[in-house]
Amino acid sequence: MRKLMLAFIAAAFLLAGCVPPAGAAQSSVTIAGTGCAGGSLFCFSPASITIHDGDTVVWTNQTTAPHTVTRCTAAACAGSGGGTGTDASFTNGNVAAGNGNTFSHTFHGPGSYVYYCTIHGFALMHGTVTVMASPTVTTVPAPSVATPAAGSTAAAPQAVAGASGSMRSGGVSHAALPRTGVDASLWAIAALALVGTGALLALVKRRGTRVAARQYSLAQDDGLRGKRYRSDL
Ligand SMILES: [Cu+2]
Repeated sequence: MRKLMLAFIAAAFLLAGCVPPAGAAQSSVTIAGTGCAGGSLFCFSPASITIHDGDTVVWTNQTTAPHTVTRCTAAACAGSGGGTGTDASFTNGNVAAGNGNTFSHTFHGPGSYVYYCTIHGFALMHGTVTVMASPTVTTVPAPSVATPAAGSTAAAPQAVAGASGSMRSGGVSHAALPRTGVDASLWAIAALALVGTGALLALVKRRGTRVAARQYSLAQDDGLRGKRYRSDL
């Protein structure tokens, strides 16, 4: 019975989406001291990478010098600003001197992020991370229920976009993909129902054994009483 309960709870968690999203990934940038374009002393390699929203970039130092991964400003980067990316928490990271030292950042916000090394300057060391809106939303099939009537306005998809904002999926594709929120809540209801069923089954089973035990002991009492009665006769 206990195993059954555990299975129910495991299934419920899977349904509720408590497993990590399959889309989250990690990308690597090497801080190199050899093989840089133009014979440059140091460089970020590759200089440009493209990731998805929610992915993590790890910069690994393969030189004996310290470096930084710092978002550009026009003043510091020869007129190149920090890019269009909306993740304000990507500002500055230090990478200590020595092979294998790292700095990592998980990007939450689509757009471009132009960065440089404050120690060696923009001209020598700079790179760009381009974050695309999360692809996980596009893989969710739209349920066939609740299709909006042809006459309804665009207000409904907008409301859904607002509701699903916590899904960290980026702003671009919401209007084209309404109803993902409905899908998620349906899963949550199904998961709750499963947990409830499991708990109920456990309760019924436990109560059933208790009743059976009581009936058994009553029957024994009756038997004893019967014997005593007969011996009294
Ligand atoms: Cu540097």
